[in-house]
Amino acid sequence: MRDTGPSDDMVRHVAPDGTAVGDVDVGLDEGDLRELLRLMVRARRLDRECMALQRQGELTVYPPFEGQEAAQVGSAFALGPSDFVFPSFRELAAAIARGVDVVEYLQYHRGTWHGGAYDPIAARFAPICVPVATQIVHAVGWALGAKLDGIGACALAYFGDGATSEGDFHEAANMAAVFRVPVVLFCQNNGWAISVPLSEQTAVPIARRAGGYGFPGVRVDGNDVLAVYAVTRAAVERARAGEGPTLIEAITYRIGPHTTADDATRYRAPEEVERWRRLDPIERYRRFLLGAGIVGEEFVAACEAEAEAWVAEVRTAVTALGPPPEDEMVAFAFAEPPTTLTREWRERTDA
Ligand SMILES: Cc1ncc(C[n+]2csc(CCOP(=O)(O)OP(=O)(O)O)c2C)c(N)n1
Ligand SMILES: [Mg+2]
Repeated sequence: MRDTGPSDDMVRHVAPDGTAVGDVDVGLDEGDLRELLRLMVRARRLDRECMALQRQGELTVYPPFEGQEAAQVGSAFALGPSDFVFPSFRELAAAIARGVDVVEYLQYHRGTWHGGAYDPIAARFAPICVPVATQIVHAVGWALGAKLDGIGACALAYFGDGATSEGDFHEAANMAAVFRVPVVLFCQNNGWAISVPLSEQTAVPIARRAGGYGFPGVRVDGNDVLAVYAVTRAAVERARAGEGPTLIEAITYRIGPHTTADDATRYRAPEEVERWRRLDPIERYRRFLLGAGIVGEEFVAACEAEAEAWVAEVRTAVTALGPPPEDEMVAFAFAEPPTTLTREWRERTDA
């Protein structure tokens, strides 16, 4: 079996059993350290609810991120309010960490709006992006604009291991390097691009590709929220200081299927999933916080209770969303709708 598991060259601050590895001071105060756990617990609870909502016919399709909470929350937490996130389609946990309205976000998966209904500019979170790797180009374009405008902010693009095989990734990385734009290229290497394993995607570790373009590439244990935070923070500071891009390869795993339309048992072994379950990012961090005396069991229980109540509210709001006005089916597709369509539409609405 191929190995996508943790390796020695990864940055890591907390071992899978929750014990500290070297210096765990990443510059966060205890309130922030607790907030990271709270966000990850919320994210997981909502992710599981979304799976249930899809099975109950309340969402059309949903891409779960269970197992990737630390990669997303740790990286999003390292950004400032002016920085801009360019997500793919699996970044609901990052959206939660950025304070995006999740009911508006889930309108995408419910099909009640043409994308997420949140305001991308206000949220500093671009629309959900399904075409693989195109958001990396958008991020570099935004970052070039930010550099020219001198606003001192950076862009962070999320993408998967599979996206690194797309031309868009390479074009964006090259342009980012040549123009030294303030961008963080954040790859969540979860070992699979639907049913295609990493070994069929690249012959070298993804992080090493950065050297070919001329900027640093760093591998981090994507299930260690503190390590993810620390390497992203360093990349953000580098970008803001005008030193250009960084590629981060966060080694992680998606515990669930690719989407609710996928049967992952068709292509991956149950032992592999079990091995990664034992590397659970939330359990690891919970143990670390308890061991360091930063939280007690009652804080963990309160996080879970709060997440439960929040998710109940989200469920009520999402299931109350009605269909959009029917004419929106055509309203945004044409500047001038063809006569065949307008005739059909008139017949339909007159009927
Ligand atoms: C340009 C393009 N090609 C193919 C697809 C179909 N597709 C959707 S997700 C995906 C795999 C993406 O894998 P990865 O980049 O590793 O992200 P992950 O799904 O693991 O988060 C593919 C091939 C697509 N959406 N866009
Ligand atoms: Mg992947």
